[in-house]
Amino acid sequence: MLLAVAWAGACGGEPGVEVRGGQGGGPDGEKPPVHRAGGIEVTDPVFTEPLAGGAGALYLGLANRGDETATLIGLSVEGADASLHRTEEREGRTAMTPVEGIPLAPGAELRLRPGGYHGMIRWSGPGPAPGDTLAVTLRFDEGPGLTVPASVVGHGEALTRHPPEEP
Ligand SMILES: [Cu+2]
Repeated sequence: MLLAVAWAGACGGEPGVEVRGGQGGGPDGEKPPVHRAGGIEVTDPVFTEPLAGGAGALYLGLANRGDETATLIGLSVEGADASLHRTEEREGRTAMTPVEGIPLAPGAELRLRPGGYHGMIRWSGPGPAPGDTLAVTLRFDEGPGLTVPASVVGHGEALTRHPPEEP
């Protein structure tokens, strides 16, 4: 099922957006925060500032340092409906599809970011503002999951910290 393209802005994937700064990271060379539980590593989780309709995205780095495949199967955020999405180009249009699970083989790294996998967040009410920090729980096929603090940032900063996938 394809979801409304109206959300594409929340999830980035705009062609022609050029982002410099390599693999992201905090401002001024600060090290981005890394959170670990078991073999799972989460780097620099950020929410994008919600759009007027209450939609935003969650971006982060994810790595599996363990010995077994771990599959990310869902997200939980208080006060929001959160799910996993993927942005794809189809016939020149950007579309988002829900994702049931994102498998991470041992040693695998990936990023939830504009133009690729991302968390789709639909806030009830006005939602948070830049500068806020909220907890997000990543649920895996096994284990208790991992709850990490994620800061709310503007779209420009989100693109700097998690650069879009190369076409
Ligand atoms: Cu989405």
